[in-house]
Amino acid sequence: MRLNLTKGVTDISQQVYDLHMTIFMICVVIGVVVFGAMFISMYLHRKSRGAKPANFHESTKVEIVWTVIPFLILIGIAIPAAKTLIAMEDPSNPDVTVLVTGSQWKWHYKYMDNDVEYYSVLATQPEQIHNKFEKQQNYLLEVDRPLVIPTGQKVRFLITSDDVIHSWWMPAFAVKKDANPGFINEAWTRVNEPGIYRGQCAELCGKDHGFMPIVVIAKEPADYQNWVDEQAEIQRKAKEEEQKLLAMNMSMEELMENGQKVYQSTCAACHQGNGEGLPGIFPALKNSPVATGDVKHHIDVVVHGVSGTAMQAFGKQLSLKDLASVITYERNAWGNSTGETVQAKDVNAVIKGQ
Ligand SMILES: [Cu+2]
Repeated sequence: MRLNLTKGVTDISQQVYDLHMTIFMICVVIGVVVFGAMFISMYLHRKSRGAKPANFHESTKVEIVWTVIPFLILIGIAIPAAKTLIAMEDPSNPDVTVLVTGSQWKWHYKYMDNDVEYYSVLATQPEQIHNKFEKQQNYLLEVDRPLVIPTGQKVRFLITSDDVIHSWWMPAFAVKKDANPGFINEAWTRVNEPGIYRGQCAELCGKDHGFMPIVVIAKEPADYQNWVDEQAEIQRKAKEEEQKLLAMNMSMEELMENGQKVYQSTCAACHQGNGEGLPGIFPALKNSPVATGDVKHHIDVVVHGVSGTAMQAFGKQLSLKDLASVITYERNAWGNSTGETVQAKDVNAVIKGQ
């Protein structure tokens, strides 16, 4: 039974499971009947027992029978399968709508009814991945900020992508939808039990495809509402802080310290911790013309990305403070000794196109 599908935690996943079991049993019965008839005939009517082959052909009766029986079996399968499929594809009248955007290699969640949005990134330590620490129970299935949804309510997912094709797959909900750039796919779920559910990107999307897991926490509606209000408040405050930051200058030490953290969690996967990149794939930042040249151009590359390359736009993913810190860090780490600090207002100016 460990090899079988799981029943999941939604009515739809239960229906999918039942459908799978029904069709599986039909296949088992067909297999037993067909192979049973074959082997019994071969054994009882073998040549050494003096069997003589029958010599009939074009039996209309037999042909009708072997057409009608499979036809009836297929209809019997198609009716429940179509019912379940139609139910799965009906995202109408949702209670909550979440925009899910895949990007290399993380998920972005935006609650359409509230002022809440954030990125959800792999939380497994790199040391576990590189076999320096022991691998823990939820290895590669844990994120920093899970998606939170209410139980007992219809949650609609609008699924799209920033770059290549990803796929949002949550086995316990029987939800698996491709995230295509330029298109919005719909899916929905209604989770019965509170809990933590884990899934993964299910479409080979590049180098770190195996490192963009999905974690969903289903909470009782009242807890969910508290969580949403709290998040909306935190995000409102963060925006205010950001406005204040524009009038301030951070010190080199502060910028470098925060910048190193941001670099390790956001940039090091491609440009590597030592800033040397991967030759031929990801450019080095150490001694690079971008990281040691014109500041505005450097900010522009980080904020807007470089189209046609793997360099994403980080303008929306990182706060002004984190952007200023990480750019300062890149300009002053690994022997890139420009001695320049980049402040939140410098980044803001580039974002606003000034
Ligand atoms: Cu992906």
